[in-house]
Amino acid sequence: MLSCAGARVAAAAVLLVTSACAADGDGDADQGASTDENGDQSSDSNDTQASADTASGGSSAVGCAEDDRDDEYMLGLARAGQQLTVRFVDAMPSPPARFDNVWTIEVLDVMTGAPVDEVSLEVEPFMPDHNHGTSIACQVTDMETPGQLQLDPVNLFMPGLWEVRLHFTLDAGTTDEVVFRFCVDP
Ligand SMILES: [Cu+2]
Repeated sequence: MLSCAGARVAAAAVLLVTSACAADGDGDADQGASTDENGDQSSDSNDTQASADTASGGSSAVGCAEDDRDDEYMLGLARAGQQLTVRFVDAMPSPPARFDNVWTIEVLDVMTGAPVDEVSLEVEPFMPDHNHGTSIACQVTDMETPGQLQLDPVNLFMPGLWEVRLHFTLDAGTTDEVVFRFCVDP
C-alpha cells in the first residue's frame, strides 16, 4: 500500500498529476484522537448557520473575505443531511486552510443525535467555481470514540471556495450527503 506522503509533497509543489496516491485502507492512524469530547460548544445545534459577518466595515480585502458562500469554521460546526448530522470535533489547521487538512468529525443521527458508527464515507473536495476536485485521496479512519472519523488529508490545493462533499453509505445501504464549504486563501 502506498503512502501518500510523497505524492502530497509533489502536489504541494507543482499541483501535478498524482495518480500515485491511490490510498485506501488503514494508513497512518497515528495522528491520535485529540478527542475533546464535548468541546465547549453546546451540542444540539444541527444547523449552526454561520451568518456572514461582513458587517464590520473597514477592510477592503479580496478573495475569501468577499465570499459569503463559505461556512465560518468553529469547533462544533455542524451540517445535516437527510439522515446524518456531521459535526467538527477537530480541524488541523484551524480554520481549514490551503493544502492538506486533517479533520476529526462526529457522525450523528439527525433525529436522535446519537453517534452513528456503521457508515462508510467517501470524501470529495470540489471547487464549484472551477469544476474540479483533487487527485489526493482522503483516508478515512474510524476512531475509538463512537461516531468519530478522522479524515486525512482533506486536500484543498487551490485558493478559493471548496465544497467538501461527504458521501455516506449507511449500514442499510442507503446514502446521505453532507457538505461543508470553506474558502481558502493563497
Ligand atoms: Cu480550482
